[in-house]
Amino acid sequence: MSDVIDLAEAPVTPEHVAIYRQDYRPPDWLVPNVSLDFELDPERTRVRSKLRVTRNGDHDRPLRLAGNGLRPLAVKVDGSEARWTLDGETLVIELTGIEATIETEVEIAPSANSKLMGLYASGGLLCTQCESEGFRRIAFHPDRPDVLSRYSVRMSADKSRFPILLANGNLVASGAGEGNGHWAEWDDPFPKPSYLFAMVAGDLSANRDRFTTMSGREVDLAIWVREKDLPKTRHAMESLKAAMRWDEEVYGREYDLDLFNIVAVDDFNFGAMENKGLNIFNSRYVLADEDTATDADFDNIAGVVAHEYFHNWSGDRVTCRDWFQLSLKEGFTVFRDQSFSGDMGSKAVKRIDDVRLLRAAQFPEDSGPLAHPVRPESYIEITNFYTATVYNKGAEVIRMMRTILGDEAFRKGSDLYFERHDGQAVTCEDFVTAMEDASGIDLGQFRLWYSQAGTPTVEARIDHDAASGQATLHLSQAVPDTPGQTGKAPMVLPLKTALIGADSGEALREERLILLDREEATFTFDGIGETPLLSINRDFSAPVLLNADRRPGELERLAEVDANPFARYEALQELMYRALIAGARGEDADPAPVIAAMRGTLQSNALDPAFKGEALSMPTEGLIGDRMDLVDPEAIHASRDALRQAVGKALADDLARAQEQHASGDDLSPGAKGIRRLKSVSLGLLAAGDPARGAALAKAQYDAADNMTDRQGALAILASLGGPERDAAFAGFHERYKEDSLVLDKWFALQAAAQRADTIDVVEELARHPQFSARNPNRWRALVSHFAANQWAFHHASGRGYRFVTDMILEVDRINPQVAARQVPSLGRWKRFEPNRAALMRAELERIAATPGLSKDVFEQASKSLA
Ligand code: 0A1
Ligand code: ZN
Repeated sequence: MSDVIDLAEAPVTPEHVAIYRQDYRPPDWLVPNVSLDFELDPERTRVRSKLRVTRNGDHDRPLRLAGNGLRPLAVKVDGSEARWTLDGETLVIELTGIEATIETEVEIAPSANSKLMGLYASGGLLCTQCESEGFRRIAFHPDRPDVLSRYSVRMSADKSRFPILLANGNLVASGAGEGNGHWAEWDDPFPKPSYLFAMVAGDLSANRDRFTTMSGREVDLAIWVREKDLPKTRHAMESLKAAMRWDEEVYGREYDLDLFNIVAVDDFNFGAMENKGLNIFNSRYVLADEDTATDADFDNIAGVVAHEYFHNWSGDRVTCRDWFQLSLKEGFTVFRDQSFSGDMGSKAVKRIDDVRLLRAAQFPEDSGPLAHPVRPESYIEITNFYTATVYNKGAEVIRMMRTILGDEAFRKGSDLYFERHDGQAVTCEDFVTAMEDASGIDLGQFRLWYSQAGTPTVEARIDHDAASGQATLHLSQAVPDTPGQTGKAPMVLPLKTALIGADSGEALREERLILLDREEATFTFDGIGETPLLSINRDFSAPVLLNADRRPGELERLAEVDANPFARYEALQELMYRALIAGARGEDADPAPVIAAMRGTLQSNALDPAFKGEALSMPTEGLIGDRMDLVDPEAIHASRDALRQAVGKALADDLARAQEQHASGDDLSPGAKGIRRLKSVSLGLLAAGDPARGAALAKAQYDAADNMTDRQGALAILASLGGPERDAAFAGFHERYKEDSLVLDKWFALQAAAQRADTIDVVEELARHPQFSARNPNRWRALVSHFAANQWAFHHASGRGYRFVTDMILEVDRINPQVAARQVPSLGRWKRFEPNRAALMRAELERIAATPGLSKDVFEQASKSLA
């Protein structure tokens, strides 16, 4: 290994400089063609790259090729040895003409690449991850998304270890090489940025299928996994075909290559990657059967498979000009995958899930030290900006445009966008302009959603004059200050609103779309004879925090009669929040209204079990904390426990009936999933009311389970209870699944999520378990991220939880900075906690920031969190 650079040791730019959106300049040199030749070997892979470069415009600047952990072994210009210099890690070559052919040669060590960026080894495979800036760890290249090239790739490798050789595009030739060797040549006809380059070599088997596109073209589909995992690929394949059909029907988008490959790998930093024609997936978003995967896992697989597939248009055919435009592809693609999943199952339940995620992940980000606009203004490390804001708030921004434009004009806008920008690298501004041009609607002020960070708050109050039959809705909005942004302008908030008769329970008016675009406005409704109930921000039409003045009994009534399922869910959740927050403040919290509303929901014949399961799930402790000025984790935990106990006792019979229902494990219909969801939610409440009965029922559910949803549901409840049932179930689960790494992740995660006073002891112990590893991102997150999301346990008054997570962050930072950096925000919201905890959290952040040799990923997150 002497002359191979260990990528893990590659130098990091010491000054950690920030890059600004306003500094964007078009590339000095374009690269119409790239040809790559790989001699693959885990310890030493030889990479020869040939770039055709052309001068972009009239200038005399040199060609600058980014590298990371690379040493140039040879550099040629037009076939001759060339003069070059290194500026840091950038290869600088002076060129005289308007075009040239640049050849470079490097050697890399995939097996030493623990960052999982560039070419790396995972479970005997060699695979790549290039977004955002991983290509520069493979070859010298401009490595920016606005440089699009046609790629041809030659791979050669030992045939016994790497019988399958895959890259983007179409296979054009293959053959036997010297000795045990073999080779393959791939060609991708679509120009693409380097971040979409991909390659995989290994011993893989394919689940193959075919898809006929709307114009009648045949596409070969393959999902590549280890042979033993083939039976677990059925759902991913069905999801892929459904996504391909859906994109044709809903967006008019057809697949464009003859081949579509998906590969599952066990070591992966994120969920999956949309490389052109060769998607690479974290195996947790491919592999599933009912014995090992929950309904939520199945749904996530469908959503991620669709997401990556949809990127073929929203990301690959039309890509981003620079990384500040990340939401151009991610916000739009998340919106597309959310719509797809809603169409495949229950729209209402999908919306509830998406909003819960937004509130749990994006709202805290937007009100904390790392708040940034959907289109950020600056970054130190771009991979820190693959955030809930860019992805999920970005999706909300697209959803609002559709709400404002209407379905038809929105579709015209997306057609225009794809047609106008096919083959280009463009900006969020280009997307909005296409929507404006297609619809004739001015989105000038709406653009603030891209530039202003922070979650707007809306105050709402309705006055009713029975005599005149007039109702007046008073609305006001405010956008909070965020780091670097103060004094913000009012935004355009599309609020779907209905008035419902308090007595009749009937809609008094058709739903109306109110556009609140000033700080304050009033809206009048005539002919309102009855006292109106205010049903506002239906379907969560705007991603805001709403404070509505509520008359006594209003939320209870809305929870009973609102015809909009999302609004009905919201009313019940709001009732819960009120009781939970009052309890956490030590005020008198009467559980009766919550119990009555929950009883009504459980007993309703009009509601399906899936909806009931969602509606009866109490807000997490974290979500309750987000609604309070100062978070006291003990008080919140006690308040939530008390309400769950009261509900569990009062509704024991109804809950037991719901818990008794069974849906066969091989039935993956929305109805069956709903029954299972309600079953475990009911079990949890029952156990809160009567722990001994809960433990017995949970054990019985666990033992009888014919699917992972029921099994995990029972185990999650046992995890928080004490007693022999718990220990026996965890031991049995481990014994049964210890060879299945995805299920073993659940074993770690469930223990880390347990609501128990000794969870911190348990996780410290688990970190020493022989099957724990900081090298596998899924395993590390199963323990650390689940623990840090467990508010009561993580915020242990002693500070041990903070110390544990900090130790884990520092350990994994030396191995894989991206994984480490994504965990820092859990310490970052220290200002919101009571003073003792705030001081302890801050001290751990300071310990991180003071650590020598910190990655720039973690440096950025920690230093911004301390500011
Ligand atoms: N574009 C992918 C997400 C992704 C981003 C970065 C990665 O490695 C650092 C991997 C995947 C998506 O949105 O699915
Ligand atoms: Zn994406």
